[in-house]
Amino acid sequence: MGKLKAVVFDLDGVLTETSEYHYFAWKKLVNEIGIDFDREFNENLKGVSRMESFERILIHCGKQKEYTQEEKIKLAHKKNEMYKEMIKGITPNDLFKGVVELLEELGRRNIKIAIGSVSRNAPGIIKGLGIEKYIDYIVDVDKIKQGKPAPDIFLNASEVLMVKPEECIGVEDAEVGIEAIKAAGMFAVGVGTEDKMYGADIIFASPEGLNLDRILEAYELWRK
Ligand code: B16
Ligand code: MG
Repeated sequence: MGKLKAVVFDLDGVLTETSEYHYFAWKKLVNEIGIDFDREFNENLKGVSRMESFERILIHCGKQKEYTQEEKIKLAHKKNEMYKEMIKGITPNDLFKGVVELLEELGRRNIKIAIGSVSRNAPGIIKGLGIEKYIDYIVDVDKIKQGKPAPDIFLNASEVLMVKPEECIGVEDAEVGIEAIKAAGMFAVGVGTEDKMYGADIIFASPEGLNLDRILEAYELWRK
């Protein structure tokens, strides 16, 4: 029976809730250019890269043809500046309940920990959350060919940690993230509703409910 060697955590929606800030920053930006979208549509942006998110918002509002690529890059940069201002004050209090205990328990069991987020702001957020010391590796999306749902982010984490994909667990709150974990050949832990986490090997309703014993039990059955 194979032993679990590493866990690759997504960031937004799994360790902390930065999606609210992404939502507010995008809303502020697009309101300035005369368009709007609601919280329900924002669900489609979870786990999706910055430029792809902007593209989706423009398509949703029927404005995809109104901006050149250069203008889009400038506007997305502006959104990011507003987002960075919003997340400046992030502290360990912004971690979901139970995260530190979970990371400590993984450390005690010599299970490696990586962050597989599509966010270019991930290193700064991890620092603000005060969990740098638990993390063995943060995937650098600038070095990754394709974002989620492609497996690249998760495969890069397993390669750098020198473990096989089947020796890794991925934890995600986004549909594209679960797809990416499964495409990488890893065991997928989903955080969210059953319909959204379709394809996950085990599902928890919220990040606060993540239970390592239950995860390991299901993982071991999956490896058999
Ligand atoms: P940035 P995750 C994702 O984080 C967010 O869910 C998504 O809404 C955002 O567009 C993406 O990061 C990129 O973030 O603009 O900071 O590079 O869920 O992959 O941790
Ligand atoms: Mg996420």
